[in-house]
Amino acid sequence: MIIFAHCMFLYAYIYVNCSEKKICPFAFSFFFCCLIGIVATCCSNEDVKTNTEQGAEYRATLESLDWGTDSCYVYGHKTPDVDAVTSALAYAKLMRSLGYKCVAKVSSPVNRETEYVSKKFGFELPALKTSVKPGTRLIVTDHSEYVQCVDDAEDAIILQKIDHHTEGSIKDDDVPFVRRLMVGSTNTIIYACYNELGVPIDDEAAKIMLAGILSDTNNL
Ligand SMILES: [Mn+2]
Repeated sequence: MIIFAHCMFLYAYIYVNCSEKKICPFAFSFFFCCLIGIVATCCSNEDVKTNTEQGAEYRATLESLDWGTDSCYVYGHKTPDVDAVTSALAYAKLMRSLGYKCVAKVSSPVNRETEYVSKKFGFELPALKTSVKPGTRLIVTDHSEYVQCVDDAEDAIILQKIDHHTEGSIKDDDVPFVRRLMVGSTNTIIYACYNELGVPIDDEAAKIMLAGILSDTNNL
């Protein structure tokens, strides 16, 4: 209603002002109405409500996953860069905060940049685990190809995929929960996941995600 009232007011105002100058009043008023509509929508509480609804849906999807009884491993891609390692850490932390037994791992040794940021920001790097047993539950981050996965991932159960690359051999349709968006880094997506689920971002999570975002986007 508020948006509609704003639009009507603007329409009338712009019509009066433009008619003397012989500029198409309708085009102008339409443009401004659209603009104010967008701004008003962005600033309204409707967004918050939508996020809450999305968060509830997200939580329900997570609950419906077949988690098994052992730990679920969260892996970035092989030959991991900062985003691969930190996205696994940040997402495992997010899942743990919701009560799921998730542990971040790396499938091959980390690079020097990752070692440097982990020391600088003071977070622990994931342990190295180069292969997984059949039936192991996995969450893959920052990759969408089996060739980039931990060894024997083909026989594992991939529960989730969080990625910012194009769809590869790990098909979206074969994974119960997928967040694949073409954004700067996988941590950009994970930051949104924290917000959507309403999970507070502590100092450690912020540093981990920031490291991934800065690295993958070349300092933004
Ligand atoms: Mn990445």
